[in-house]
Amino acid sequence: MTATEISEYAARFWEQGYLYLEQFFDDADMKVLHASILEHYGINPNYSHSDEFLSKAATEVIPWFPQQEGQTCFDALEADPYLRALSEAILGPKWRSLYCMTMFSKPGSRGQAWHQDCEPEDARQYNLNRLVYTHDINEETGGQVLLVPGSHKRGEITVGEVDETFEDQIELSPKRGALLLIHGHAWHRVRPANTHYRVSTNFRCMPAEVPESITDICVYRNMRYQFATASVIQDRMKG
Ligand SMILES: O=C(O)CCC(=O)C(=O)O
Ligand SMILES: [Fe+2]
Repeated sequence: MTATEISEYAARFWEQGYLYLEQFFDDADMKVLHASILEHYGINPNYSHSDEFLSKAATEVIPWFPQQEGQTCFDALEADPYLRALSEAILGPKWRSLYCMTMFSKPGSRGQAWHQDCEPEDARQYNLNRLVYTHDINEETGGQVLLVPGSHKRGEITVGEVDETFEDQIELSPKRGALLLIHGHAWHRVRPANTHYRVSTNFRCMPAEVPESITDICVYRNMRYQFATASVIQDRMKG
């Protein structure tokens, strides 16, 4: 990747609110990482969120923060020079890593409803998702990513059905080794998992001036939810 390509990618990201690049990571590295993710979750992992969250958010994923447990096998990916250069071009100097989070969806589970990862009122306050896929997402796995291009500039996601079809949505089926960048204010969703489990890994980061609590409040079409207190802080259906 040349410096010109990096600045073109960053410009595309800022126009669209996302950037999808296939074959970004080495296939062999992806296989190793995938094995350690599966080893962590085991065959039938338990949900860690409350029942209220799982049903109201229509979101069924099991998060894991490997680096917070001293797992080092994710570090090399995060240190990738092209990933760092791209992050810097998008976020500016002194940008910071937030955390690495893997997400596991059981077969037949609901995926994730439409949401914004953080509150969208201040355009300077946002997280960047750097999603890495260690296996192919396809019709068989389900779990395709839906997003609305340009929605990172449209403010709060509209109130309505948690799985509505938007006219201008696009669908991505990320391949093993792909990198998907999504702006935290962009409207995005994950389709239900089919007959297969689904795994993704997110190296979240943010611009220099953004606090580490940035992703504590997630905006869904029916509510704002705070993870630190595990509570619904706004019921948007009631206005
Ligand atoms: O797992 C994915 O593909 C996207 C999940 C998501 O919404 C996120 O990481 O913010
Ligand atoms: Fe998200």
